[in-house]
Amino acid sequence: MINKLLAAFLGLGVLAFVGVFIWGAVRPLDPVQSRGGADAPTASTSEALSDGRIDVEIYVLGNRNIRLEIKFIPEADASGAAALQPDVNFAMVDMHMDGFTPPLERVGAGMWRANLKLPMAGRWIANVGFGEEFAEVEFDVP
Ligand SMILES: [Cu+2]
Repeated sequence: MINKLLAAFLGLGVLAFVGVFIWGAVRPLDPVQSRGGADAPTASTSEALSDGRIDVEIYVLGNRNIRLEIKFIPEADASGAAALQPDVNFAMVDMHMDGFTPPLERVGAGMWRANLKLPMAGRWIANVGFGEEFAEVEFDVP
């Protein structure tokens, strides 16, 4: 009786052991790695503001098209800050040209995106922030 129980117990143990390895081989890949495709941003910055941290990523897509990704992570005591839409301005570096503000699409809590086509090739700077506090990122548009 004891031997049979022991055998059954050992059998279950082996089954669980083998099962862990099979699961390791077939489980889906970590979804964190697949955010927005495998492409890396052309330029990015991360800036600590008084209400939290802002991450800005610029993807230069070709033909003067770019994608802007913004993530704002508010401080624990800055309630509601993640709901505020950041101010965005694009301007050319070393050119007396009017800057412009693209419309933003909210894609999650504290997350915003804009797809836009820039009017000229050259060196651009994007300012992203709230009022007097902002992050700056420069990038080249071929
Ligand atoms: Cu220009």
